[in-house]
Amino acid sequence: MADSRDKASDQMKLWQQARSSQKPEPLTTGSGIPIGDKLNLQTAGPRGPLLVQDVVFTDEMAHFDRERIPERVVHAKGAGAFGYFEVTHDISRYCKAKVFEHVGKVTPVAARFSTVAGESGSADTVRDPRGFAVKFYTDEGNWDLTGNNTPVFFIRDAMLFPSFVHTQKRNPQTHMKDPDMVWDFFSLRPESLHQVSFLFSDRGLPDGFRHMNGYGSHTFKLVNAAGEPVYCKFHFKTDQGIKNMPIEEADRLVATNPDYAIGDLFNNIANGNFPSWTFYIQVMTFEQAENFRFNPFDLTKVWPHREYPLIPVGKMVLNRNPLNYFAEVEQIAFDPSNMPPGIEASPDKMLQGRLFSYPDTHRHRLGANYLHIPVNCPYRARVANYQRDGPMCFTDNHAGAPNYYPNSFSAPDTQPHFTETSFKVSPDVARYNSHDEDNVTQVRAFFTQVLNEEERRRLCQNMASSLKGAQLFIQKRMVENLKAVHPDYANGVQNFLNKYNAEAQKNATHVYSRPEVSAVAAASKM
Ligand code: HDE
Repeated sequence: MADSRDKASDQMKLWQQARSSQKPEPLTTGSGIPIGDKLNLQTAGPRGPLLVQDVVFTDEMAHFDRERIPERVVHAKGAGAFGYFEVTHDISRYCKAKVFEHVGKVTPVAARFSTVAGESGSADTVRDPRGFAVKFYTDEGNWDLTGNNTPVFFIRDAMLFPSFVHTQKRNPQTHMKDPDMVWDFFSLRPESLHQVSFLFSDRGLPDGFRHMNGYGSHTFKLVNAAGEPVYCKFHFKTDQGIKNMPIEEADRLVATNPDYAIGDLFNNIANGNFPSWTFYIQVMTFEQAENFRFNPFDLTKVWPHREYPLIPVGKMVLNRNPLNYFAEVEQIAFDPSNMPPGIEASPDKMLQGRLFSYPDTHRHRLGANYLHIPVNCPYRARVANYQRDGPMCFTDNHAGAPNYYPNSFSAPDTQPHFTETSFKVSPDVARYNSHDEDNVTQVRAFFTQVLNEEERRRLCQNMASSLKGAQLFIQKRMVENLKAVHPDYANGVQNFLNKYNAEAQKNATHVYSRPEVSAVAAASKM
């Protein structure tokens, strides 16, 4: 029935109703030249052939041929929305950033939520971490807090990221998802245990994007007006309450409504039911960091809330849907290296790796001038630099201002009080192996103290139902790793594996073997 349709389904009708004039716009080419006939090719005779002079056709078709830009190499499927961040508590003793200037200060934000491993057309309700990226358009440039719905990550050294992502994507020959790849990597890298346990717990299947928390995840540095730094972590807690999805429901939606999470966000905002999150920080002094029993910059670990309590800061509200998905969501470019004065990077090796990767991928995906795109442009600050030219430059390119520095003609100058804090580094330069740092203590606390018995059972079952797809030696290695966390964890997963493996054995009517040598490799030997 027409009235039971949601706002997303009725987008066309609502767009039409919102227009002041019901008269259609006059149709033009991309150059604005009016078009008389847009239904019929210009041909020599009614049966063709087509004339090259039909520029109405070539103008349209040539643009169509170029519609796709590369999808994000990870986090390709997502939803975006806009709103504001409002400060509710003063944290100026920790941080001088304008975004936290005073209670009541409001800063516009853009947010994008995403799954990680699936392509742009993949289903929303799959077990995967969720991206939780927020761009604050501050008075001193954009601040991008590009986090996830989990406070930890699978690895602690950025060198491993491309390989890790390959294991989550598609097999190079079959172009299928491959449990051998996934679990080979996880079991070879036990630092993933914390995130993997989170992922296979109930929180691995959030019910849409509104009912999950967001975390800056990394350790950052805050600096106050006196230049005094502390370390910090950022948290967004959902005001809608945490809600996860039963597996059966998630599986049903994969087939019946693969855009469930995008639709849920769009419709709630369109209906005026604006989602919000309360924003907190955790603070650790440099002295506490020196004496912390874990590496405080290790992204596979959390800072216990009992020791480092959440300090309330403000609220984020999302109250506007994108006007156009491609312009405002596909093209939005988050970058952890976008940190205005008062917020700085910590030594976290993952964060440091990301500082390079994000602007690099944007230059590839969107072009060298991606910061000119309206959704990325720091529109509340004035951009004054010496970057010039490049493809798709659509500003005035700084007109006649000098394009070199230093110069004698009063072009933009530096402001020394914005220089980053200095800090001492004395250790030897080396490739330090972090593989065997404590990988289990916090996972054990998660298993024994955070989850109840029923949740532990589901964690074991969920994990086994994925791990069963990997070869036996990989299953064994993973269970060995779980033993180091807690015998009940290892036994729980092993019991389910025994059941699944026995069922698979019973049902196996055919045995397929993978070709050992690829056609390409074979051909190259000839
Ligand atoms: Fe990302 N990540 N990532 N990531 N990530 C990207 O940037 C990367 C990591 C996260 O909605 C890419 O624009 C490296 C942690 C989100 O547009 C890419 C490393 C966390 C999004 C990239 C990490 C994230 C991305 C792909 C390890 C949570 C989507 C396209 C060193 C704290 C943002 C793009 C959006 C996207 C690289 C690890 C979150 C390739 C190298 C840890 C939410 O640049």
